[in-house]
Amino acid sequence: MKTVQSVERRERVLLVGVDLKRRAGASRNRDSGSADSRDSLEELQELAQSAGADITGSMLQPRDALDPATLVGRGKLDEIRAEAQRQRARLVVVDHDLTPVQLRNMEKGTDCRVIDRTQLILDIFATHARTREGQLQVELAQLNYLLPRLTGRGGQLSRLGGGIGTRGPGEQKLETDRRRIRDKVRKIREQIETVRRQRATRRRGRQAVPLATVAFVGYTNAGKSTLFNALTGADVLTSSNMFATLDPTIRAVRLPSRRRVLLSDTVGFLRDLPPDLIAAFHATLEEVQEAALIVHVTDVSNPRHAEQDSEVLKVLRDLGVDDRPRLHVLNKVDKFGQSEIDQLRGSNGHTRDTVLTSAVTGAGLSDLLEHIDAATAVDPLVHLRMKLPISDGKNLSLVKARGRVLRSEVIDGHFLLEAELPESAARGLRNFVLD
Ligand SMILES: Nc1nc2c(ncn2[C@@H]2O[C@H](COP(=O)(O)OP(=O)(O)OP(=O)(O)O)[C@@H](O)[C@H]2O)c(=O)[nH]1
Ligand SMILES: [Mg+2]
Repeated sequence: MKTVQSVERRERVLLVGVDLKRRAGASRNRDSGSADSRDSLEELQELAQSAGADITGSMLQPRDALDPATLVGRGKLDEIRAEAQRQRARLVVVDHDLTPVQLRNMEKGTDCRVIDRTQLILDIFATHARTREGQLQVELAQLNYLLPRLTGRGGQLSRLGGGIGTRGPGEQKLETDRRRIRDKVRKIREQIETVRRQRATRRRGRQAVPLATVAFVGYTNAGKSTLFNALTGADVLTSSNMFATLDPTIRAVRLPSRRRVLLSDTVGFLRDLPPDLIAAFHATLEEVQEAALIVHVTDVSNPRHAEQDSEVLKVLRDLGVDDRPRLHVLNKVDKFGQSEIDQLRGSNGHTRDTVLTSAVTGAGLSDLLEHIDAATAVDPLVHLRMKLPISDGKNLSLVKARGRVLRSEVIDGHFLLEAELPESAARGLRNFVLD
């Protein structure tokens, strides 16, 4: 897959943020910028590190308004160039989306390669997409992002792998490139459709054995994959890099009541996701739409967790699943002392549907499973004996998938089974039930 703006390993990077001054009268700290801009720059730093950057420094530029030509103003470009030279940084990452004109002028004025927030996120998505659909969606987003930026950016076309070394190709060359990209976009759209259809078929296959799906959602780095692994024993990629998971991963897990449900790990959320990426992101969240229960995982040790929570709730609203049964998991409590944990338990946000966990130490995991059990227990377990023809694969697999076989015996081409099953599953088997 093509990475339009690849951030090479350990590339030295200077971060630049813009702090828009509020109108007169609004209070803000002149020296360090508003809390919002600083938080945003800090998040950009984590993102850039995820992409393999070596952050040499960051600059927050106070501005009354954004400059349409250069974003930060011509004078500031000199400052950025000097700072980048001092730090030997060849790449500037800007915490703002840039218009094609701003991008060109910033590159000229700073003597550095410049990428914006969207390009950085695209780059991370490109490295982490694992399924075919995830990859295609990212490539589509990259191409769509690139298309309007071709005009007047002749020198950069080589990034497409096309006109290498062709500085400033003529309009004809630009037109050919545009056409090529549009063709590519159309082909990718078709491929995505095919992959979708295949995925829907696979999902129907799973639904033939109806198990409730429990979807883990949450801000990136909350610890979803670590929890998922701890509960299922699966080896899903976890990492301190953000966006470790881009595609949903599904495993069956047995609950304390011995019923089974499917757990689904999903990609982490992030605020201010560029519009181009929202479709790519939503495509990775199909499992959430169908979940019987949503488990919202929060890194409660992150000082910005409240803000991250509201981002997550916003996405759940966008996906139309905000009224779905939900558990709230406050993860990483191993970072707290007992008194802080007690405080968390006593706080307003703590309800019956809140569970405190540490995916690392295992604290609270059995509590979490019990909560999942209770929240998905639509029907009680029943104990029954039945007689099923050996050839009845469909019902046999239903008993195995949804329940637990306690004893089995083969007599006259039949299975004599003693099993525990949810009542709803048992209802469909009443013709085979003995006694
Ligand atoms: N101290 C502590 N660290 C944790 C805990 N759970 C996860 N982590 C760490 O947090 C980091 C992120 O964990 P992941 O499980 O990859 O997070 P995620 O929510 O799946 O992240 P994305 O896939 O990016 O959305 C890793 O370095 C984990 O080791 C926990 O309970 N305590
Ligand atoms: Mg993950």
